[in-house]
Amino acid sequence: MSLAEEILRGDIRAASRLMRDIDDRMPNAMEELKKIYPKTGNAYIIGITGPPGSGKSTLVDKTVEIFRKEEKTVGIVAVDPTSPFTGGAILGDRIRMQRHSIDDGVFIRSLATRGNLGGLSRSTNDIIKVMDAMGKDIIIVETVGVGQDEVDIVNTAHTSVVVLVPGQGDDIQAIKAGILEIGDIFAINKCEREGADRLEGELRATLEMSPKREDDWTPLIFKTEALLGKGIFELVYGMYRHREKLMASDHFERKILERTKWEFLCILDSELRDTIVES
Ligand SMILES: Nc1nc2c(ncn2[C@@H]2O[C@H](COP(=O)(O)OP(=O)(O)OP(=O)(O)O)[C@@H](O)[C@H]2O)c(=O)[nH]1
Ligand SMILES: [Mg+2]
Repeated sequence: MSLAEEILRGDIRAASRLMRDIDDRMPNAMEELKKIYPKTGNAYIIGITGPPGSGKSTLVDKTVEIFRKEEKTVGIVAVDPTSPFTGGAILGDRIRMQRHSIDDGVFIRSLATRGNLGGLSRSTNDIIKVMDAMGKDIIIVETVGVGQDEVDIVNTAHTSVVVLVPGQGDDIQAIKAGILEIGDIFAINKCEREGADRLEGELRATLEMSPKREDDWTPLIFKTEALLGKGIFELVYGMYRHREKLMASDHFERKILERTKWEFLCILDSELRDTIVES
């Protein structure tokens, strides 16, 4: 039986193997991906981005708890931003989400950005496809919104959540341009800290001044304290509201089309790079 067939039958080890082959850019990975492709497109993809240490993984951990209570299966892709010298974050994410790793309904995969020259988006997309084919209801992609690649990854999720924390310098001004535009939902995490209300006010004002969105969606803002699980229900409710709105409009189709186009460009880009490097 091929890896693809095993994955479609629910074999978790086969899924892990294919993900490893994707990481290693094994030639067979593309063939297997082609086979699972027709079985994808059912998962609800949520992107979570924000500065390092803002509490993304903790938020993911707590939202997964809610999804699991609703008996939804979940895939998590943690795109790890560590430099080759530290290598700590993967371990951190593992520990933070560890309680879910013993749950059959949750599949966690970390993806290192190091050594992934230009191929980060492609690898992430491929891994999402595998989880989608595995039948995961929800796929969460966590990434630090630093590079364009990472912003793109989150932007192509069905729902993009941007995590901010109070008390980081000039607050709104300090937030990387480009990240505000992609947020369908904002989580002001560590909201027990001073400055949470001010940040919320500034964010609201900035969003109000922004040009009207094509999809006619008004971004929602939630205050959360992930560590204690505060505000998580509201956040999840916000995600569902966004999904409903997306599904009800023709923007869903358009988003899928954009996503497919972008996935194609990522493949083209990485194939070209590989060809150039090999020659
Ligand atoms: N005070 C406070 N600390 C929090 C809160 N949420 C998360 N933390 C802590 O913040 C630290 C970073 O949390 P993570 O969830 O690892 O943050 P992250 O954004 O995933 O970090 P990276 O993946 O390394 O970018 C941890 O020590 C958490 O326990 C919160 O609401 N309040
Ligand atoms: Mg993290």
